[in-house]
Amino acid sequence: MAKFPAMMISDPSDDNEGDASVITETRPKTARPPLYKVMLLNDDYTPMEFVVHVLERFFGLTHAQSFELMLVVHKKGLAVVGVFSFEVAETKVAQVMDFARRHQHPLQCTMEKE
Ligand code: TYC
Repeated sequence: MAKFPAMMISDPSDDNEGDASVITETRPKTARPPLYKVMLLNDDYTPMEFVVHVLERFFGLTHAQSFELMLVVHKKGLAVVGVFSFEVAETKVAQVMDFARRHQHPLQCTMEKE
């Protein structure tokens, strides 16, 4: 008879930390790494076909995709050509800048945190 009310009295040895720890453990332990946009900039001198080749070679795009994206850069002044981890973005930028320099084209490639 007095059993049901007795069950409602909180146990003084229970600090209620159990529930809080369950919530804490459901939080993600790993934050996703930030992503970086790699961009190509337009200029008046780099040949269109060279830019198309760069997009095919370093960004794995088809010829049609590359031609379309090259035209976006040509018309708008710049375009995002890919989104990568910091290390991959840094490598793409270095590869494009080195390739353009070796062919004596002023093509510029930059990266920016997304
Ligand atoms: N504007 C260049 C031309 O008319 C073509 C070009 C496109 C250059 C994209 C750079 O990122 C670029 N030859």
